[in-house]
Amino acid sequence: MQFDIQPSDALIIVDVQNDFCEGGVFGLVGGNAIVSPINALARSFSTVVMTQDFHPAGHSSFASSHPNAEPFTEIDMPYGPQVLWPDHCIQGSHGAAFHPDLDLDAAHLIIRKGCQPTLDSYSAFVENDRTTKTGLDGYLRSRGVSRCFVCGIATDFCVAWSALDAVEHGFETVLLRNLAVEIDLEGSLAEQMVAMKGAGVRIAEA
Ligand code: VGL
Ligand code: ZN
Repeated sequence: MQFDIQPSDALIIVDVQNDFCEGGVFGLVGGNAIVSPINALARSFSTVVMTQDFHPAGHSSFASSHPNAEPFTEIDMPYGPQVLWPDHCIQGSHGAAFHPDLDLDAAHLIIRKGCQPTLDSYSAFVENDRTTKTGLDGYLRSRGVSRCFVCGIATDFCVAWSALDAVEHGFETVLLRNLAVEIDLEGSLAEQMVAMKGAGVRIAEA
């Protein structure tokens, strides 16, 4: 790690859940491999936040909730464009559970997001209507955090949106590239890497 971890640093571990790892509905590869380095890294942080994508059944971000809609297409929602996903991370399901090897005892705060039936939330800070706050900003501020290290899944969706919002909320922000796994939907990874770099997110290896 090229950074000295300070008491004013937070580690934000995004959506390391079964549905986003090997064997999950997205068929992503790489989730299993990031778990143990994330666990090791978390021990050096005074503030560790984990997020959990946590949708009610029939959530509006699921293609299955819209007639004739295919997963991985985009529709317009009242709050803007929304990618439709396979059913995933349904509250109470195995897919919504954290990866079994993720050290949950390392977390000081776990934020569940995407819980409202008609609103998605990629970011750990603000839901996709870009108005509804999760409270993470206030939590981090009141703990004296000034810098956020972000890792987890998916690099080009929830990780990127969280990193961009961290910058937006005035935090120095570092993406731990080797501890993040992407979906990469039609160029979304390249697009979000450009967006993050442009916004001032630093890209590092843990
Ligand atoms: C995510 C798609 C749908 C993510 C969550 O964690 O990046 N992606 N829900
Ligand atoms: Zn989701």
